[in-house]
Amino acid sequence: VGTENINTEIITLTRFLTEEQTKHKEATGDFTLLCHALQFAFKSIAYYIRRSTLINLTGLAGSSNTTGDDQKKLDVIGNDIFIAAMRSCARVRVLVSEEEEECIVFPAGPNARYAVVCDPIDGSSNLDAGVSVGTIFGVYLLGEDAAGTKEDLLKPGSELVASGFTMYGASAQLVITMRGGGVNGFTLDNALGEFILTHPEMRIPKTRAIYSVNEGNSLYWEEPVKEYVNSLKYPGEGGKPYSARYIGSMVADAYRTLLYGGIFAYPADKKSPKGKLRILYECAPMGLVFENAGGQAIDSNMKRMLDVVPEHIHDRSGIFMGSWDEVQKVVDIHKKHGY
Ligand code: P6P
Repeated sequence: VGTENINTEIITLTRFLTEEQTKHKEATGDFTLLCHALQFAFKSIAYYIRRSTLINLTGLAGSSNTTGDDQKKLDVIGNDIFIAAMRSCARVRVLVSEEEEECIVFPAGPNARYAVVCDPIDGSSNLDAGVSVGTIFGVYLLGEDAAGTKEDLLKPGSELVASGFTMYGASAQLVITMRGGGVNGFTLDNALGEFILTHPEMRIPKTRAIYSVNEGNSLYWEEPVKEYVNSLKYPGEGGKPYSARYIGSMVADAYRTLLYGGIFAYPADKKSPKGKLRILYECAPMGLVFENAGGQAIDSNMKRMLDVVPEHIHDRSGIFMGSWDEVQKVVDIHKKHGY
């Protein structure tokens, strides 16, 4: 290879975080250290997922989590890795995990000023089929008066200081955004063991004729949702139907929607009146990513997702997120129905 083809200006996540920190004169470096612990957790989980079939980590762990789902071995390992990483950086005071009924409170050291929410292995029910799963995370800065209890986390996604997800597919893809910032995508180089900036300043296309929803639930959908989805499938004279793409793993459906555009929806319905996806560690973190990429994220009442306050740490919500114009179509149809 000619030397002119070698890119020597590689931006690793580590370098990116250092540069971000220097933009904020008041920065203490605590957030940077927290993000290093996050990236270590993603690298570790990626390692185990890559090898899971080889070292028999697929299949059931024989235990079940708080919501009664059969836990996969990797759910347990992913959760343990994440908790250990958050504890070891001594910058996290409160941690909420999809796998833990109660929030985890670490010793209140002077630098433990953050709360973290996470779904360590989201989509794990697809794991044995080799479908991409992911880790979804959000970071909140605790107030001076924080009690270090779960109440610290019953706040809207608009207060997130950072959020994102890592999708464990052919390679590990990390997407991260900070409040008021852009959305940046990194690809794990397994040889270097570094996340490399491969998708700087990601922007979601304003429109795209792709919809992503589990139509197996259409029997339970409310009228406006039925009318909306039918408008995509049966566009009327001369119209072209949308393409349907549904993986059933939120991180994978979200990543495709972010890259290609379109809409992802998991509406609240008659079967799941509060929706299925969790506010704290699925809907709100994704909401910040999609808004910062120029899209929209709303709940089933057409409320901005980032304004939704969870009633408890495992609270659920309906969600529509994606290209600005595609989500606006949902809003416009719901308005006709009085929302
Ligand atoms: P359904 C996976 O179990 C998950 O939590 C999300 O990752 C995914 O978007 C959704 O549930 C899929 O749910 O009901 O379509 O299988």
